[in-house]
Amino acid sequence: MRTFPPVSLIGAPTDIGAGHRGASMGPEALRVAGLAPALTARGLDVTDRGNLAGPLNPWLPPVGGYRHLEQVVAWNRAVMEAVTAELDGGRLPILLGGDHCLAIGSIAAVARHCRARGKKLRVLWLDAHADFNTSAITPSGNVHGMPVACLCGLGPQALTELGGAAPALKPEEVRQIGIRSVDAGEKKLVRDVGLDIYDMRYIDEVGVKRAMEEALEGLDADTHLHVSFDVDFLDPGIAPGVGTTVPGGPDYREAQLVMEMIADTGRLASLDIVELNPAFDEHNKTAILAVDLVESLFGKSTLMRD
Ligand code: B3U
Ligand code: MN
Ligand code: MN
Repeated sequence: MRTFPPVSLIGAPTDIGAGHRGASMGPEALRVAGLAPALTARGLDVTDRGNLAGPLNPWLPPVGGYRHLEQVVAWNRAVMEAVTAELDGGRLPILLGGDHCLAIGSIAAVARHCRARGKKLRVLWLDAHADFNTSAITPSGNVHGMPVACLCGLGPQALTELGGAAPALKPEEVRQIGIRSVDAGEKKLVRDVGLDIYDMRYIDEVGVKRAMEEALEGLDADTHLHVSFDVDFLDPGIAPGVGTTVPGGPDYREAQLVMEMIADTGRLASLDIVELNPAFDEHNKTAILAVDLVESLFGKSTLMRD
């Protein structure tokens, strides 16, 4: 069985990039659902760093195509610094969001870490949405619909250059899984940049096993694997506690297999858990499910398989 580096939980209690209030309660819901003890029970050395601080959500309409850009930048800067400190210390950071705009800071830190060490990077983006909007095409102005585009260099300079002058990611470093809601302009853009998307139709046609084998292909001992887990990836029937539910997502068994196959690679090196919204949840069941899936991501399995 793989031994993991020590793990750090970093709370980012904000809904600054979201369309509904409540993702700010995500970190606490994950703590209440027992994330730290669940990982400790797996033999991991877990430290909860507590919550980052940042500006309140002013809840204003978009300006120039973005809602709350200044506050989004402040939160992402804080996330980037916190994640960088953990990676520098040889630890495995788990970002507890918060909405998905925070992946800009988290992945900017991860990418900078990899570039400085000549490591390869693979980002698995588990989501119902492609999150590849720009100010010109966004239907909402919510930055949680834009993080992948920003990380690939399409977005406001304050976000695209958060971790340095070059874009954090090349589109070919990203694999998106579970996608089933892509806006009209976004559809053209993801096609133009050649983003590798395993959408629900593809998963229905070939199954989780083959889709994941393809998404994980080419990982080697020198690859840093980052998982950005937007909880709305899951079917709303099992995971109602998110801001933007989209029907037709992976069920419990499919989601477990996704996590188990990632665990089997032995390459997981950083993680975001985002978009959990306790205001829409039922007795914290979505947070409890997220913890259950994260246990599988860290190698929990029914039988000894290695
Ligand atoms: N694509 C839509 C909705 C959305 C994106 N990400 C989430 N919702 N969670 C948008 O507003 O960009
Ligand atoms: Mn997302
Ligand atoms: Mn989503």
